[in-house]
Amino acid sequence: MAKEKKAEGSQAKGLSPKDYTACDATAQMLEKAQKDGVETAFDRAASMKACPIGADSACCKHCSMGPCRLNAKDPYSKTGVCGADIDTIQARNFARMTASGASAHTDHGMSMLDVFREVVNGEISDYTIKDPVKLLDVAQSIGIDTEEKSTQDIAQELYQELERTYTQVEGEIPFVSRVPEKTMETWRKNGIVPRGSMREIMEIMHRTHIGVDQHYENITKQINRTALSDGWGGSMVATEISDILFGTPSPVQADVNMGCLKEDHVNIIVHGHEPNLFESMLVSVNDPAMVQAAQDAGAKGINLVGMCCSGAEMLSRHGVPHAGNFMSTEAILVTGAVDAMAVDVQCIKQGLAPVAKCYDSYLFTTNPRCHIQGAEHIEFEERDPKECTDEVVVKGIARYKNRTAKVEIPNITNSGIHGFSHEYIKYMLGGSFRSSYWPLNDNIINGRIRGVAGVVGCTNPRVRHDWVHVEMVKELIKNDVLVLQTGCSQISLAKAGLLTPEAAYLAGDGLREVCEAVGCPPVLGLGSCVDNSRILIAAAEMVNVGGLGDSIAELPVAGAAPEWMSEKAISIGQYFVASGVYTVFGVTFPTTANTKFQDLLFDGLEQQGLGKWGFAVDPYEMAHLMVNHIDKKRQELGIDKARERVLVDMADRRAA
Ligand code: NFS
Repeated sequence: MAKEKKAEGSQAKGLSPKDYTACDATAQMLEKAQKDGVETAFDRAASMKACPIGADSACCKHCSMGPCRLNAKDPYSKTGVCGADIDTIQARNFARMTASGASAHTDHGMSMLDVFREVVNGEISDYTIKDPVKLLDVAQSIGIDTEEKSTQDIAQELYQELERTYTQVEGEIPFVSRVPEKTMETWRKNGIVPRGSMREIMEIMHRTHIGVDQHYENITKQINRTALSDGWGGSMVATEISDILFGTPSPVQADVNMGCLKEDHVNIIVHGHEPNLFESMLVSVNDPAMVQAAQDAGAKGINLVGMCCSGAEMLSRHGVPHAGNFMSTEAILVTGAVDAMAVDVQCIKQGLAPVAKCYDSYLFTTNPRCHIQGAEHIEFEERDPKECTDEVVVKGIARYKNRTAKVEIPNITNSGIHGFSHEYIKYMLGGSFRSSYWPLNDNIINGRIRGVAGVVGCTNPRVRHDWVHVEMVKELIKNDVLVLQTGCSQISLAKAGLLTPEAAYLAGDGLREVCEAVGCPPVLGLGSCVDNSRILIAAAEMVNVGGLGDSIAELPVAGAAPEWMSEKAISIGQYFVASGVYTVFGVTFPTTANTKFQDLLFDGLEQQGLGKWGFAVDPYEMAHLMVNHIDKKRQELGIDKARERVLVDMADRRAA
């Protein structure tokens, strides 16, 4: 379905915080912020309407003959000064969003690869290869011969190979060897098999310069290619290398929400995306000398809590408590209980600095890529990581000792199970001797599970925070759709209590039966946003074990980012679409209605054998777009009848 409407924005004068967030802890803090006279992104979103021309992507500012504004209501009535029409302008804008989003993930992946290289070369000694089994698996998955080779040699070779994810000038990047053959054939036919991400991103920036690529179909090819160099490239490298260095997640019980803060502890928050900073902070807060220093300052101990994506990664990998997602990062400072917040890269609001100042909390930037005016910068160096993290902790302890801000911590925590890596899902379903995705496929074929949805992405103050994620996922599981989650969305659902096996009571009969048999929640948390690559790998495995078609496009699966806001989300959405997945976004969509470019994204790509985009604002409508797509795929696979039979069985069983 093409885009027809946008979210109105739920904030307006006269509404209370609960009207613009479904998170009770965030609402409590927003009320406090109002009393304290502190402004947050919710207030700014309420007072500043989104630019309607920009939201429709009907303007171009790629040269100084403009900026040019077209009329989204009558999109072909005008062109820009250079003659670019609405399709060229939208495609260029969409391309640059994709390039920026892909850059963020691939640069993150490259940082991980830099650390890996230095660990292997012995230049970094604070980290080691924690998961040699994963090292072996990843190496073998891209054709490295591991027979009779040392871990060191395999690691060296893996580094050399994975570097091509970035630098491959011609030919295919390593991880496309994981893509099902039929999906690869479609990519080859469409000329979109990714080369190294540096090349793809450079080419997209060139092609979207004034006077270069002025055919929306040709630009879209490069959009696909660049997005794929993220999903099957940079993001996948980030995930796999993080697992090798810090351990592959397996299910762990952990607490989420602002109640994870402790009034009588030194509270340290890490917020960002790269796990290195967080891993080293974990070492610093557990250092007996630091714990003693905290106690000497009158605290019971040091409490380390995560936020956003690196938080989701640490939650999944180590069970570190998580305080909230993107739209709660200012609100948490309002508690007055945060002694230090250390950030690295991505999704870090500049607005954190003034809020931190109001409550005398320390805000530290740590990455050379991200400085913020008003925040103190302590550079994090992987060769001596504790120098930075120790200093953050020491300053946090000092702030605790001299706390002047009134502390109010919402008394809400939600326990749940996190850490479902694609490896663990395979093991969980098939057991240790026959770990396989076959039981999943089998349950899809017999209709107990209708299909699988990846629900991911940001939160956004233009819609009621958390609410769209939660309602959409509830509707999906009610309809027997197993939900895989990452990032902010995973935290929204964790706060709603859906990452527990007990939440299976909210699922349809078939999905509930499977969850009860396996003992898993109906909503599986996989980690951070780069861990969306785990969803791609799971999809490829589903194709490979058989019974559900030969390509990802044939699977009864769908994706969604119901409260998206970042360019990274566009890159993710596009690599899902290019991989063959129907992907639905909420809030708004950066295209103009009734244009050829929008039709290509929402329909034409599917005709090329890829997936396609969908859009809706209402969570139930979004869920049903996905369920309808899943049913269409079931019908094409000839397994729709099985599901009807199962439903009859269930009714009989209930009647019995
Ligand atoms: Ni991903 Fe959005 Fe950011 Fe993570 Fe959250 S806002 S695209 S989920 S923290 S990257």
